[in-house]
Amino acid sequence: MSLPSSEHFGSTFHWGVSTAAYQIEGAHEEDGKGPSIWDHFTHQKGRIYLNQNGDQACDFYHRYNSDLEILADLGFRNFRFSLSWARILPQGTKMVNAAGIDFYNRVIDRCLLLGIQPWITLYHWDLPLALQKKGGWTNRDILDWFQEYTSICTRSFGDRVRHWMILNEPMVFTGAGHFLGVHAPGMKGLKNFLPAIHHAALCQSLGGRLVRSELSDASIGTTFSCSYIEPASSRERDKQAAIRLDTLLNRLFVEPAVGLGYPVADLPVLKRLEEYMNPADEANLPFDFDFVGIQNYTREIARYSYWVPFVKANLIKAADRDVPVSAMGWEIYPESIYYMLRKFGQYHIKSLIITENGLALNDRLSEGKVQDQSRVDYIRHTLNQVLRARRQGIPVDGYFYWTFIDNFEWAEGFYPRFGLVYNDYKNQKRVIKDSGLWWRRFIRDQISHNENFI
Ligand code: GCO
Repeated sequence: MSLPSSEHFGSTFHWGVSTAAYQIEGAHEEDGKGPSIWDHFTHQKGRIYLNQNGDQACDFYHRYNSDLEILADLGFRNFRFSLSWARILPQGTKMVNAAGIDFYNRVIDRCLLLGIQPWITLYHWDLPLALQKKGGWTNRDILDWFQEYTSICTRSFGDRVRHWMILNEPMVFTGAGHFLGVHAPGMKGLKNFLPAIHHAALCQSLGGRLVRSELSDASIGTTFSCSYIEPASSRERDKQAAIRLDTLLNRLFVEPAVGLGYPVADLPVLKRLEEYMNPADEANLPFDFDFVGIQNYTREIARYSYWVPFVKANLIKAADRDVPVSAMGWEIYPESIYYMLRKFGQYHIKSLIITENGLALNDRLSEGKVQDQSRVDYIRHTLNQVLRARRQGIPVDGYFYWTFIDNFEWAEGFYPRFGLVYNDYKNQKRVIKDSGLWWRRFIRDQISHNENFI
């Protein structure tokens, strides 16, 4: 199989990296920033691996100039980052923190000076704690809170930022944070999960409409986590289990956004969302996004399980299957991106951008280098799968690697390393990994496409 080269993707294909505020910024209570639910959650013992937290993270708040210079040197022309709502509105509403606005203005201006396009994610999980104390995503008032926040961001940054994403992975922050309780704010049960789902789905479209009303030439998207899900066997009950998990994990938020409503037929418990819906809500769920961000990392194998309520299904861990596994415990399966592009291509969305894909390893720094050839191989195979989808006419127009620099990986703390740049957390020293150097050649020098896979 020949190696893809960036020239295969055409000159308008967006190459970028993705990051998120809580995972890289640090400065968790500096210059007027208010606490977020992740600041609060990570300070609770037992929540995070080794009780680690993002108080300092990668110290991007102070190191953004040199970090962006590294990014430019690697040849990337697109940088996806999220805004910390609590840095801009410390109490979630009303009083704006000028220092927060100023920080993001400096990041945006630095990007543009370096020839890098900023791609902003409005919400990447770090809700202001003050709003959580009023119920957070379970309180329908969040529709107003979110629109107030969105409007401040578009008016502050919209003159220089063209690419906007409304939410990051609503399935994950509603599911892990409001049903399982393993992410902030640590809520559990359907009584929290269902209202959070509906309010997030409404903010997804209301946010899109608001950005469009304020920024006529903006390119507006939103992002979805997704996994390629296969049944564990050809038995009908495993096939049906895979359909129910695919409905929950892959369809729940994209289908209301494209006008199909909630996928109740394949997951009847979703009918209970009606308890939280006002008459006009159904019509307010769709929005014609300019692009959808696909965020895929792996394949999952589903089987029937009597003991799991509502979905009657569970996922067989990769560690219990005879497959290669990443430092996240996920199967290393580059083909999954092709199946997800094909799946989301069926919704006839104008454009698909892979806004997250990457590989977590236990990278080791040795003699000033990080030799992560397995990450290079994963990226190559994945890009071949992206090319396979493009050649079948699926409108995939960009790939953002997760992530620029090793950072705080939520409940897993700093243990898994996804970055193209190694971060030595002891002294915040950056070292470009071999995979980062490969990217530089791939983008800048367009590796000849007859190089063989390792
Ligand atoms: C997510 C988030 C990122 C993660 C990345 C690796 O998809 O969970 O968007 O913040 O760090 O995906 O898990």
